[in-house]
Amino acid sequence: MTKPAAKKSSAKPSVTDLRGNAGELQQQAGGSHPAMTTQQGIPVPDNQNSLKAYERGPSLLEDFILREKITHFDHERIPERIVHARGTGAHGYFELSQSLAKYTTAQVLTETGKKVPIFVRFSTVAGGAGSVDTPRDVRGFAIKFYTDEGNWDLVGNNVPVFFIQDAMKFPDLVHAVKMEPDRGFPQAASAHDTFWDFISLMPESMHMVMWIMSDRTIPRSLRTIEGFGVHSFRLINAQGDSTFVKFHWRPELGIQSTVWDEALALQAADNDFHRRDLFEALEAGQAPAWELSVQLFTEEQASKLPYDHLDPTKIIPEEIVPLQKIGRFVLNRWPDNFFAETEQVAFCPANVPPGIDFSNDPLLQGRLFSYLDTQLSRLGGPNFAQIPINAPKCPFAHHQRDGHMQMQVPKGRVAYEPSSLQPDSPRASLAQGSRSFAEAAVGSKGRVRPESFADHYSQARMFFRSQSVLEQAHITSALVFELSKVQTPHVRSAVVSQLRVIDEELGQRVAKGLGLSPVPDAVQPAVPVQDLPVSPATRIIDRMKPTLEGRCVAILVDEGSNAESVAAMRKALEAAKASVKLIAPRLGGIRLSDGKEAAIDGQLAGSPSAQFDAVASIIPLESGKKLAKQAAAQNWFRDAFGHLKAIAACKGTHAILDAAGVKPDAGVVDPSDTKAFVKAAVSRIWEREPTLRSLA
Ligand code: HDE
Repeated sequence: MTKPAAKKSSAKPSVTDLRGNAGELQQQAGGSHPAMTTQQGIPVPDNQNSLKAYERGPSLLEDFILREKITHFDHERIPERIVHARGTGAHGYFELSQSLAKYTTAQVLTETGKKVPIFVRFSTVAGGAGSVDTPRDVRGFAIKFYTDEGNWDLVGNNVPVFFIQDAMKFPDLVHAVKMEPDRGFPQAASAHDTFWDFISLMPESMHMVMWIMSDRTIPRSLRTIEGFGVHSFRLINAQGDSTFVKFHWRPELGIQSTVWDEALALQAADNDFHRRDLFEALEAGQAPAWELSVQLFTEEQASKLPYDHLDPTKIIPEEIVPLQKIGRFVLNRWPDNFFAETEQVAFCPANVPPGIDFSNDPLLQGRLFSYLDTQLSRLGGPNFAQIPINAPKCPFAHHQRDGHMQMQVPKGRVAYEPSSLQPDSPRASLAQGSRSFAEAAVGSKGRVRPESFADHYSQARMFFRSQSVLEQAHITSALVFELSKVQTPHVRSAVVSQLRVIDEELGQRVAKGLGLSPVPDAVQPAVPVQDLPVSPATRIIDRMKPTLEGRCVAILVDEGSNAESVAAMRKALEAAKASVKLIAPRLGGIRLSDGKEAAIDGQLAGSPSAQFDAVASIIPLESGKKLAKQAAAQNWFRDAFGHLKAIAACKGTHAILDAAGVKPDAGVVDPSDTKAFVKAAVSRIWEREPTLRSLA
């Protein structure tokens, strides 16, 4: 609680009450502020100087204000998540449009038109909390639905499969991908020996490897990633019947990725690229939305598939079991406080309302244990569900009591059940409660893996062969990049031996890219590899939406830039729903041709073009000549061109393009033709790529 505002004192601080310059400067800043207090509510007289025995003397232990402040500071950090440590969150709502009442009793999936509050946390997996936003990595995409029947956590990723089939392998996988324990690097990167050593010995990871080497793991924005629940779950209806369900969610802005060189450039340009993008979008009132869909199938349908749906390294292609759209969710509010919400939010796949149940997927079964356990240590004890971001928004009542950081003050004598002393004490309700599907269980106990999990290559092959020529080239180049960072030769060879089983040409191309001669032999798969029908729905390049909505275009201007052309360009871009940023060699004092000073959003050297989806340049001839000599200007255009972006280049800009070695193609237009620029800017200039890079 804060105290009422202190009376303002006009008196100058005396020598003994010297608050230093900071106090004075702050007073000049003005405003009416509540009086600062300690945590105990005791007013603080001076927040600049500790209590001293005398001027220039030692500080005193009795300074309870200093001790409280420093002690709290010392404990400000909590352990970061072992995986998914770097995250970005937002609030929003989910609205169901199609009821699944035939399949489930869960109100969140049966009550259409109701807005259910949600909190979403996006994350990278391998890096620490302070790492960058744009490494090649899977993105976590966890959604907490605050339903009227308790919290439902859909804790998914932006890739629909996983590396391993059994929870037993998770700590090994994570130890392999995290920075190597003896040297403490690399941070937030899978391109190192321990990761690929593990992978090369785990054929079950091959399908996931294809997905992570694709452009899905270098997204343009958190607003343009897909999400998948990965495992099969069960829906249970009022009769107790079960239907299997897989959850998928797709961004209304369309999926969008960067290209690898751009992702690398972004790691230098802006560590917070994705977090900032979402923040700025929400601040600007642009609320991103996703369609939530389900794949529904019965046990009988599943038994006819040539793979086991309980194996999390497999998908059921949507060409086989189509997606049914059931609703959409929208993110529309940035958290008030990063730590209190994004950092303290605790997701757990075991949080499901009645009507949703688990499958026997052995990875999911392990997850059902892991999340609560890790949160006990990460959030400091068993009462973390009372933290506002984790607390259900529906009524809740139980007999759990006490423990570290208990925030509730329960009343009454009864903290047990059965009881007769207190008529309003909570009791279990068979009618309302969660029920597990009554699956008949037969078989022998053992540390076993089903035969139906033995095929590790067919879906990896299916995925690779489903991709467009360019996407296959990106996967191949990504593998060459990653393995080129591996220092142990036999690890590189062992991965190539695996790749040859997925696709002979892929294996040969990677071997060539690495200079491996002779090409290592292919491994012998445990079961014959099947040539499954391709699944074009797994591609992304031809599914990217040609739009400027959710994208950001930069206009480079300088002293004397034609004001009318700049205004016309801005108007055309904004009409196409792009965000527009004005970039100039310096922030202040840039007067356009109309004599008015332009509001500049970014300085050229500090705003690399990797941050924008397309760039326009409207500068006088003289300025072009001057900028052509500057590395920052050359890089700006060279990178935009190299990252396959549309460029609107005025006459003055051609000097810079020349200096940068950029040979204009169909994606480089004159800014006077705003229509042509908008048309070019809605997608990348993919046909440019083969002219720029020798793709492996
Ligand atoms: Fe997680 N995972 N995971 N995971 N996971 C965690 O929980 C774990 C898996 C996922 O934004 C941890 O609170 C095990 C698959 C997301 O807070 C931890 C296994 C999928 C997030 C944990 C898996 C995920 C986590 C770390 C294999 C996609 C971030 C801190 C048996 C379907 C949630 C924490 C957030 C976080 C364990 C595999 C998604 C340690 C044991 C598969 C999105 O409990």
